[in-house]
Amino acid sequence: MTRGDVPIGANPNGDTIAAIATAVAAGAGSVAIVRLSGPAAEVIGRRLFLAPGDQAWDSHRVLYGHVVDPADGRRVDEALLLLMRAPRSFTREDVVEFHCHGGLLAVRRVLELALAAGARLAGPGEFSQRAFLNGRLDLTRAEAIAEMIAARSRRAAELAMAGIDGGLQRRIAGLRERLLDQLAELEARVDFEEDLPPLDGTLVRAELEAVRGELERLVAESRQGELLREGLRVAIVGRPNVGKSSLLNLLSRRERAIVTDLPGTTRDLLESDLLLDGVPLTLLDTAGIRPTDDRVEQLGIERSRQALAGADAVLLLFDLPVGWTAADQELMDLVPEGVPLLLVGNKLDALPPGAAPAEAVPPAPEAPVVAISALTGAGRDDLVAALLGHCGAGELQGLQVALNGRQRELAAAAATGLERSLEAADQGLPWDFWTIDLRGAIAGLGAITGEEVSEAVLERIFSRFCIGK
Ligand SMILES: Nc1nc2c(ncn2[C@@H]2O[C@H](COP(=O)(O)OP(=O)(O)OP(=O)(O)O)[C@@H](O)[C@H]2O)c(=O)[nH]1
Ligand SMILES: [Mg+2]
Repeated sequence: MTRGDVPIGANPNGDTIAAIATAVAAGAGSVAIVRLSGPAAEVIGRRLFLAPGDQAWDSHRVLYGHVVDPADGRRVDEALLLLMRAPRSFTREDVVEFHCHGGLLAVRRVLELALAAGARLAGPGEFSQRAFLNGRLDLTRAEAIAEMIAARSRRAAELAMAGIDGGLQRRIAGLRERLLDQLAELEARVDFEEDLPPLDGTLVRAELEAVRGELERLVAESRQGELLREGLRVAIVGRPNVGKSSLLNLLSRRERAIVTDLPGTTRDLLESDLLLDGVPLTLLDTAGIRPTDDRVEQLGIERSRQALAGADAVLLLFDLPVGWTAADQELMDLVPEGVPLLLVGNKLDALPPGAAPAEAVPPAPEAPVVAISALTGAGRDDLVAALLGHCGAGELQGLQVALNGRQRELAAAAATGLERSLEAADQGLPWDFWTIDLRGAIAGLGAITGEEVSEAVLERIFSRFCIGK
């Protein structure tokens, strides 16, 4: 089913869905919302809600009253009710929201009553799916809402907001329009070459090339967006006692890890989630790597190696006063190819007076070196800047829109398709050869915004949303 098959405002199933729309937990949240959408939403609302006095059931007006159990008339919660009649609602269907007290029990009871009164429990993302099917949002906006909910940093939320505003939809739809224009010109020539003015292939080629370039830029920028959305896993590794746990504590600004002067203190992998300059990060403190007969330590070291292999970036810590050793070099050789690596000389404060830190620096031109003191905090800002810069997070500030994984795959495939069209052009093939992959590229961009997308794909996208959205 595509959007075109569904008349605006229609409900393909004809049923009314209900879900708790807010995060609920015992003892938390002062307000919780149960949301209903569908043709029976108002009927169910009226059955469950008692509004005293002469309050009118007008659309977009808040009613005050009580949710009651129609079976015995007992009051379940004191609440507000918000009625939004179609099509002026998120789903473009009739929507009723019960704003109940927070916590777990009352809100669950209200949901149960709504289900008993004829609503069906909504699947994940089903409200958004209806909003999409009824033409209220395109797919990029719907996905941006889910990204807003999942955002772990201010910058990620800003990117999501740009998506909700339609920034990505406009970019993609604009590129698709340009391709459609070219396709129309080409197809017209395929059918009516002699009736039309001649087509300048170089202009068509230039336009396809320009769109391809823009798609590739979007694909490249999406990696930065991913950093903001998903965060970086950064492993701190090094020999025992070089100060890995101290660095974790410094960056997370709390005493997260145990620090002692005994080598081999950290045995297990320790994770700490934090934000550095607005970029979400999971920092991994690891057991110091060295040969040992201690069984527990050996297991810890094995985990250190795994963390090293699975990290997006590695901070390799060494002891500045001791200098770069053969053991440090061996550790560096363990870092997988292509993983951003930063060499961090620690204990700057303990360097003998007069000794320049540069003297202790290893011969590793490929990895930047930063000198810090995890004890005093000296060099912390340099380290953060070097880490983010090294991971490509430095260019995040100028980022306007960012494709998610699904969108990136489609955009990359569209760019590849255009490349093949350009090859056909360069080989001087007839117009219809140009159009084959061009059509595929247009369909790919249509799948990003949802103009051309199958029901199976839609189900998959919306099933990743949370319940009640
Ligand atoms: N002078 C000085 N001492 C430090 C610094 N950073 C850590 N230390 C000390 O070095 C010792 C080891 O620190 P940890 O943070 O436990 O080192 P680690 O690398 O986690 O050690 P393991 O868990 O055993 O591998 C402790 O006594 C720390 O106080 C520093 O910047 N300067
Ligand atoms: Mg430690």
